[in-house]
Amino acid sequence: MAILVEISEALQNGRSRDIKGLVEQALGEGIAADVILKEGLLSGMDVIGEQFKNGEIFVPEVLMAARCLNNGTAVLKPYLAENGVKAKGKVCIGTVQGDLHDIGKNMVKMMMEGKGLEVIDLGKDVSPETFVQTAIEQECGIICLSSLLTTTMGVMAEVVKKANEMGIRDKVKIMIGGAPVSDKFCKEIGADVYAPDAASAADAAVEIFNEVK
Ligand code: B1M
Repeated sequence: MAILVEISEALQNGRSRDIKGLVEQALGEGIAADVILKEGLLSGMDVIGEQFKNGEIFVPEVLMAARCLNNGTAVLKPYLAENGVKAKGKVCIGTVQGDLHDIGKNMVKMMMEGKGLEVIDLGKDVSPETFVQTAIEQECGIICLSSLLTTTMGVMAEVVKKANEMGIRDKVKIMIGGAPVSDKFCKEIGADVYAPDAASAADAAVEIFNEVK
């Protein structure tokens, strides 16, 4: 579909002002929101990631692309979210300490809110203490951790350790996600759930709250 290629290319070229119109056009052509997200916006972001890795582009270009992704997902949000669903449970979410990548985390938040969960967004560069303290104070059923760097995945293990130390491990589930982590890593560090993408994260969270009931 030509419009998806156009969206991907606009994102790669950092044309943040064009993205909204292009995404609306794709919706108008009857393309499903999740397809626009995956085959338009995220496929463009994959190219950006490769170019960034190879030193062909630099931080400003990546940030322009990130802005495009945010503008695009803002248009898609009402279509991706299931509106009018009653709150099913409370979670806190953040990108772990040392990590400033928050686009994926924001998508997980958006999908969880769409499923009717209450989401406390702790932002990025969040310490293990803050995750655990928030879970205690706000009575969250799940702590959701995002990491995009191999150098910060270890912080997830520290959150699990902290939750154990603070005696809340039987009351709270720990969900992890982000490009460098896996189900194997999840088991290794003693977290509860690994979700590969935002939609599966939201489904898994709803499942957890349904089991608790
Ligand atoms: Co950075 N960066 N970056 N970056 N960046 C990556 C991650 C990298 C893979 C690029 C590369 O080399 N190819 C690489 C990491 C390599 C590694 O660790 N092995 C990298 C690097 C090295 C760095 C810096 C160190 C670069 C430097 O300064 N030398 C630096 C680190 C800064 C820091 O964090 N301390 C850095 C900086 C940046 C920017 C600030 C420029 C910018 C971030 C802007 C922002 O987030 N506000 C940036 C970006 C944009 C990227 C890439 C290009 C795109 C990431 C992204 O947003 N993807 C990325 C390359 C890539 O991934 N292709 C790269 C789109 C997003 C929707 O996907 O976040 O994976 P993602 O989320 C997915 C899933 O992973 C999952 O759901 C989401 C959607 O389905 N998911 C979860 C995420 N969290 C989840 C939690 C869950 C469940 C699922 O449960 C709780």
